[in-house]
Amino acid sequence: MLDVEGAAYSSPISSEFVLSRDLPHYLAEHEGHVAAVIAFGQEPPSRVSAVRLAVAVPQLGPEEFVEVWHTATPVTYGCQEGISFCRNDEVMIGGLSIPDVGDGAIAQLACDAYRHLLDVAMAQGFPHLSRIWNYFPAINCETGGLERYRQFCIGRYQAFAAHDYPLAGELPAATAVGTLAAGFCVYFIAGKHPGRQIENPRQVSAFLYPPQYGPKSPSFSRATLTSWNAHARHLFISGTASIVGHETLHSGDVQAQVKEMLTNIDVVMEQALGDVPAPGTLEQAALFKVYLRHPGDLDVVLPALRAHLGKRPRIMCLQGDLCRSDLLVEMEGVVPLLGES
Ligand code: 3EB
Repeated sequence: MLDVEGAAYSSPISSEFVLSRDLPHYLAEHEGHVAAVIAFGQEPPSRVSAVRLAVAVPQLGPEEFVEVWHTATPVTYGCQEGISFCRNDEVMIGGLSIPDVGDGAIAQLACDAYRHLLDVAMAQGFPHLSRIWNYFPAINCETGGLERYRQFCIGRYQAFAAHDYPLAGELPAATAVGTLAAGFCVYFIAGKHPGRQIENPRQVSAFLYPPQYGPKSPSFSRATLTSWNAHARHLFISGTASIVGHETLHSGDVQAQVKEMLTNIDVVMEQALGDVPAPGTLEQAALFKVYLRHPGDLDVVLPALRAHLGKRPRIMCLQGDLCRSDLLVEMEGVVPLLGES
């Protein structure tokens, strides 16, 4: 139970960016309630019964964090079909990690991973994906005549289609970022009830992108608004970049890409929450991750984000390749909210 500005906030699941050096203390304090420990550019602690992932996406900047998801009521841990998961009565978080995928067939890999995770989530009673993160190597490399990100989109689509997943109305918010090492990692949050899918009126929905971006359009929504109960919601904002319509804008100009990206973030928030800031919006508890193709751009990007978002939200800065080779920067957000939609 968190107490934010005097209000009882009882989300079944919460996330934090915990300073790496504070992690042992944090885990001890939340024992039995830690659902996932996602370590970017580092190894997760070994002795936790939770979804533990090491993502080969290095952190930039002076402070090193670990992304931790914890739950209000105790979680149980399980592992099936290569998917490790933690769940309680209200929420499930799951993940998988394949240590070395080399430059192998990424479409098949993505299809198998998604089929397994959908199987396991459904079998556990959590058929509605709210949020999913995808990390794999050499995302912009072409093999067999097709960029690996586009191959990934084919496999992901096939798995959703095989499960009759509602492809226009209930896609999860997502991130897909290239790693610097050989592993393939996916993690997700799933619920018992569907969230609300949010699209961005400035952008063509990704699942409707024209074929010039690949044979299968990417299966994700711009954001999802998930109500857990009468008191707590989450807005999960997908990886958001300098795309307007379906085109990348400001190729080669990181400063202009950041500005465009922030406009897209604002529009997605407005679509989800309305013009007037929702009462009880916990902006100060929002978490953002920003991915840079070139680590040297941090000096330009971070001050621009701080100027826009203020001092409060935590920002994790990461180095990763983005799904289009002309994108230099992308950001995602997790915004905990009070109240019903
Ligand atoms: C875009 O808007 C940028 O394929 O899961 C952002 C977030 C992007 C998620 C995905 C891709 C994905 O098209 C790329």
